[in-house]
Amino acid sequence: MQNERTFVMIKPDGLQRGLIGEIISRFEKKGLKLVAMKLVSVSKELAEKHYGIHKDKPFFVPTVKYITSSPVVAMILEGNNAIDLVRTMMGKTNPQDAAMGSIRGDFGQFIGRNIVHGSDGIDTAEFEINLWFKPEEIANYTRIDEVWLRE
Ligand code: IDP
Ligand code: MG
Repeated sequence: MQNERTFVMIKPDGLQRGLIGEIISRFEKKGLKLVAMKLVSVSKELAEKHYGIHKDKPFFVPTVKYITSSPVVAMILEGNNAIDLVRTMMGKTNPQDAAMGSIRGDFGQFIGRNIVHGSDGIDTAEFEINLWFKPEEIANYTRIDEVWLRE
């Protein structure tokens, strides 16, 4: 059991296309525990920090514009191997390559409109959680089905 927390964001297209419920529902049904969640109108400053690792890439400016174009849903999910699990559930970065059954595979068409973000490693998850949430915004509770989720 590798209990982890990961930062997940439903991007502006996910919100505008009415996919918030569908996406959260998938994580919820998988048994991932939602420990923090909020709707955020992302500032340019926050977007630039979040995508700072890509600041020299050609898609940096359009991606910052995309993420600041409409509110997003920011959340922290917790569970066994949550970081990789969420990445698998999201599918590959380019929705054209993402497996059917994944969020990007089922709902996306373009790499620059790929609906959802999830941290890609332990260090990134820690950085992104601290960037987007204050400690007091993170809830500590037990989900009643946890005992049935685990072996
Ligand atoms: P990831 O979101 O799957 O981790 P990254 O390579 O970290 O993918 O890229 C971050 C985000 O930047 C992508 O999710 C996508 O929104 C955007 N992006 C990446 N590559 C491209 C591109 O080639 N064209 C347009 N947008 C891109
Ligand atoms: Mg990434």
